[in-house]
Amino acid sequence: MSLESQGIQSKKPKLNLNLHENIKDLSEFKLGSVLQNSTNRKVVCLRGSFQSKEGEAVVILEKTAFSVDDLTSDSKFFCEKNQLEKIFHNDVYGDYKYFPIQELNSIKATIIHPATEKHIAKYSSQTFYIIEETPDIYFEIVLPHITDQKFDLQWVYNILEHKSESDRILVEDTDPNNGFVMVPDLKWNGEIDTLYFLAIIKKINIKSIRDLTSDHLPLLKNIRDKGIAAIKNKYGLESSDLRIYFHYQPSFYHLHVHFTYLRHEAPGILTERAHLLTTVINNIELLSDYYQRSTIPFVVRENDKWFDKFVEKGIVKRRNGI
Ligand code: M7G
Repeated sequence: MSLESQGIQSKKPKLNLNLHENIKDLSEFKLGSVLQNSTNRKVVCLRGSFQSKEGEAVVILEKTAFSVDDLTSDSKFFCEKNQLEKIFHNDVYGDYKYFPIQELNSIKATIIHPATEKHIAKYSSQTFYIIEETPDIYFEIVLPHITDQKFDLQWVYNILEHKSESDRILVEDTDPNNGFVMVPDLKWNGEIDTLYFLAIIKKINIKSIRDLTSDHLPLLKNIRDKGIAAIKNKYGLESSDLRIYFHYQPSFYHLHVHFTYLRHEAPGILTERAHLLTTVINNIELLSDYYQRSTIPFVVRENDKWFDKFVEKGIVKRRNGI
């Protein structure tokens, strides 16, 4: 018997068709809160929901960098369709608002739906701590956490199996041991000044640099050489123009390498998180089990689930004595 026939008014279920199939604007987005407003990076991270869709959403809006290619003397940046609104002028100084035409004025939008608590934590502004991760801490706290959390790697498998982003692949090597797929990173808006590719390995059992030994040197060198060659081929950049690195900890525990333009200060390039691919290769060449024996520092956020475990074990002290 249905609820209605029993006189019970059921709540109209929200449709849960994939939001990304046909979204055209953000008119259905209901803002819950601002998770983070980075005035420096000009990024705002919003938490909310979409009318008629179940689950929470994270919407990230980013004002993008200028593209040097757009800044030629005959470019549309300098045409009469663009409005210049004077705020004031004083002597030789004039202050204006400039409104370039729509095509030069886009904002990069990333929408995560349905968003999990982990997504919300990741995009919230919060307090950070450095953990000096010894091999013991890795085995006692970090590895069990990675295993328990079952980080969702579906987007990675979709790329590897050509179910998503197959038309965006820059280079692919199908070798089961040394192969990888290289695609533009989600964060990249396609302009060369902020070039950002991701090389994702085919093998599924290497979580992070912690797992790497000399057995993986052919894989790492293959990614380095073919990744650099593909970028050079398509974008004309040399290896000396590129910053090629791993993150530790990564957000996704399936080994991948970040390729970014050296002049682009991409998020996550600071010393507490980025490990250059060439340094990793060099360390392993010196000592095969370098990454199993090393203390590797990493940053943990206060409202990450595992933070309390580090506090309980006396590895880190919560600030303000809370
Ligand atoms: P990470 O070092 O695991 O963590 O890198 P981070 O996100 O904290 O840097 C994962 C990388 O994968 C990041 O640079 C993301 O922008 C990128 N990425 C994440 N997702 C969900 C996708 C996706 O669906 N497609 C692509 N192309 N890149 C993604």
